[in-house]
Amino acid sequence: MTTNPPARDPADLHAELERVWRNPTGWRALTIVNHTTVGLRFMVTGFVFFLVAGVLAMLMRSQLALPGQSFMSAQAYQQAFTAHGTMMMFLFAVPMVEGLACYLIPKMIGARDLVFPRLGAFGYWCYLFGGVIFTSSLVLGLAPDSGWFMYTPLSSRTYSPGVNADFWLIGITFVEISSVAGAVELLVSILRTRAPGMALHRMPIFAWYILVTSVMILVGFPPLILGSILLELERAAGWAFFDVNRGGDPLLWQHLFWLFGHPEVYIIFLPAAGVVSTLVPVFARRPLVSYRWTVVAVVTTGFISFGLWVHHMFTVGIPLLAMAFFSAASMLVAVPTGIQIFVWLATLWTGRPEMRIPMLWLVGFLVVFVAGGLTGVMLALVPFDWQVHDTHFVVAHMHYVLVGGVLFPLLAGLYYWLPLATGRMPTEWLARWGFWLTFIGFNGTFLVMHWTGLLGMPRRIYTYEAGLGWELPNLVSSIFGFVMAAGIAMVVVDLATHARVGRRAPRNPWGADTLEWACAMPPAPYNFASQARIEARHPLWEQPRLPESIERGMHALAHARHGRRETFGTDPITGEPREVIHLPGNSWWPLTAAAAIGLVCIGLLTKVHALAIVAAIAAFAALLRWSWENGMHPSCAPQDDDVPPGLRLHSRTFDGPGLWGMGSTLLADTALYGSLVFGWLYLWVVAPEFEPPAQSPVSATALAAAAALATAAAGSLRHVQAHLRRGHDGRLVPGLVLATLLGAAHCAVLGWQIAQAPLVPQRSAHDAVMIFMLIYAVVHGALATVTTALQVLRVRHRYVGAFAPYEPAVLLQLWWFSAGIAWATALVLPGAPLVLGVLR
Ligand code: HEM
Ligand SMILES: [Cu+2]
Repeated sequence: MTTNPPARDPADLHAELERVWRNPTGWRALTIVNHTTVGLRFMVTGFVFFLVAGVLAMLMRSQLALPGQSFMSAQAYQQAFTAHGTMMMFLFAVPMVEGLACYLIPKMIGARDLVFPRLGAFGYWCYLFGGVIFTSSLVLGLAPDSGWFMYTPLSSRTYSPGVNADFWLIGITFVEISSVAGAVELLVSILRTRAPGMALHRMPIFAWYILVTSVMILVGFPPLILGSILLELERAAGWAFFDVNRGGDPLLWQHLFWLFGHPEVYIIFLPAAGVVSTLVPVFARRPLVSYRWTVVAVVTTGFISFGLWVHHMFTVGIPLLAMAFFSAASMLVAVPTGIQIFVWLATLWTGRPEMRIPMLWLVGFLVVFVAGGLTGVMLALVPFDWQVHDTHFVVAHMHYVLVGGVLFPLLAGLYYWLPLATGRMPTEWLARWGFWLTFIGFNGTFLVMHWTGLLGMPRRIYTYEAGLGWELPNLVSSIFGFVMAAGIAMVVVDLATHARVGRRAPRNPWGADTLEWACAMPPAPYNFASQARIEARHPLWEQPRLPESIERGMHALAHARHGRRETFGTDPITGEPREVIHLPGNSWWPLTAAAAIGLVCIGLLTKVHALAIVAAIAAFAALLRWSWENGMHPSCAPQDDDVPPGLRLHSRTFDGPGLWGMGSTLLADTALYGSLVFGWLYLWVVAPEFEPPAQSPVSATALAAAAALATAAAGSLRHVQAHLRRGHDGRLVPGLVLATLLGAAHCAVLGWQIAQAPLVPQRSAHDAVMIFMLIYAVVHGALATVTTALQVLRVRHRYVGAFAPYEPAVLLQLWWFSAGIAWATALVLPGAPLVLGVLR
């Protein structure tokens, strides 16, 4: 397939591809789904949020510069640090790394776009709207003020009666949807659309980091999404989850939060480390010292980081043995991180490093991050943690890790990939001043803060008395804070002006090894005019002429057949081509759906519930309408099968990207359900006032019957699929109709259970969790039922059939999952009294 097709005029080829892939202008630019544009939008927006959060930091440092100042009120200070932390973590760090990955991953793995372009665009709009909703709370003076982790009961209605906390819960949950969407898309793209021949062991190292990060997001974010939904239900509707008097437990929030929060630190650190592992070899002019050990370290970090959440809770009263365990585990995570640092140092040591601009930031990163790691090991010692808990020592440590570990590598990356994005080089003197001011300013600010902390200055106090010895370090810290701000300002000026004044960049200006530098500078929306076979880990080092041959269309898919956007679907392990994937083009639906969800949020915040309900219906309709333009819909697929020999279109197979997309979404869903079950068991065993009724209020028989119906629906769909596999579609409609009816019956039984069980969620945590679990099951059943009913219509339209058997396989996964949930619910809800009643 990758043998050279008959020569054609490259100009023709580019014109043809340009016609199909072109990004519209004017208002229609809002419909763009191309990953290059979406990735840039993510990064620019993330950078703006970074600057806003930075201004808040400067305000705080101004307030703390001298003792006894009243430049900010206590309340304003609390809002400022909460908003600063929240924005840095959720609106800057995560979207920035996801945006960078969106922009780079297809180019690095030799694909033409991400595999679900519309999902990427949707993610961006969710992020933008969620971020704007959250930021508006600052403008309105209604920002949350209980810290970026929103501990209950501080964030409960009793202590935070205004809408402040709701802004956090609603805005940030909206942003989380975007992160999960991005993770699904990146995971599937990396696994399924690598260039022909790019086996796992030849994958660029950055793709490994993003692969692991995506899985971590899929498993790590759902607990927080769940926690936010529960807390919002408690605040808005009075349901009981975290209220001790009604059988809840505020510590449940802390568990859910840190179940997310600890991996979160690695979720933003790993991609940043991925940037380091990509850049270090380029500037050292040699391959990474051990690709294999790096991969092992990255994967292990992903695993260990989930076992660590409890170390944030050492001071809340955890059994001693558990403390010992988590303390040890916290130190264990230093091992894979140490391996990576060793690999970087060894690579630099054995290479001939060049001190160009990105390399400066890398050195800054190494120095600062290692220092932050050392104080981290100190904090992992339980007795030391007791000592400095909640002082400025912790603030200093945290910033060494976050600024050193995330901001510095990201800036290295920005400078490195800048010429690719704009075709121009940064301005040398501005860039160097920017680095040195930031580096010196940063260390001056935070090194001193360790000292302030050891002197006992607690974090989160808005002012302090003179005479405690805290004046000098605070003043020094604030002055250096402004030095750092000046450095960042230089960087901003450079980024903003270089596209005009910068020197034109030669192709591959840093002498890199990875494929993104085979794109035009700036890249065309289709990245590659033809798709080359990749047989080396460092393609541009081993085949320096590759960019020209790609551009001249000498490799596969050198055309825009049927006028569609296409890319290879390849084997997840070997990278051998399996199908040709047709990607959807520009669309209004992502924006429409995200805007409707944004209206739901606004309706909830302003308590205009009618608006929320109408908008929710609109959002659901928009999502369904969006899903309609898929597979064999004329806007997506041609009616004929003109593909290279040996391959098929993805809609003609049983194994297209949608199947993988559904699978990874369900992984996130499983994590959500798992946290829910964890919460339920946790309350049973730990919550002091948890009072279960003597007898379970739900009927085990009814729940089992509902589960059996869901299983039967899945069975019917499986039957349909078995027929399709043999090439028959005669049973298609009856099978789908049967599954729809069974699904409807399943929902009806669950609905009846909810209606008749004597459950009052406002009365007790027991009832609240139970109702929530039942609703969770019924929502999944309903979604599966509605989409199955739509399949019947799609068969009528001839979008599904023996010739295009792809969609029922996707639905089947959803059905198995719903059935699994239904069985788990039938087991856990009536079963808990039997088992746990004895334990209590
Ligand atoms: C640009 C330089 C920065 C300065 C001068 C700065 C300064 C501060 C200050 C003064 C606080 C409040 C400490 C307290 O009173 O408890 C704070 C908190 C925090 N900062 Fe920064 N910061 C900076 C950058 C960052 C970055 C890049 C991140 C993350 C990527 C970050 C994440 C946080 C977090 C999570 C908190 C805790 C907020 C909370 O307690 O709710 N900061 N920062
Ligand atoms: Cu942690």
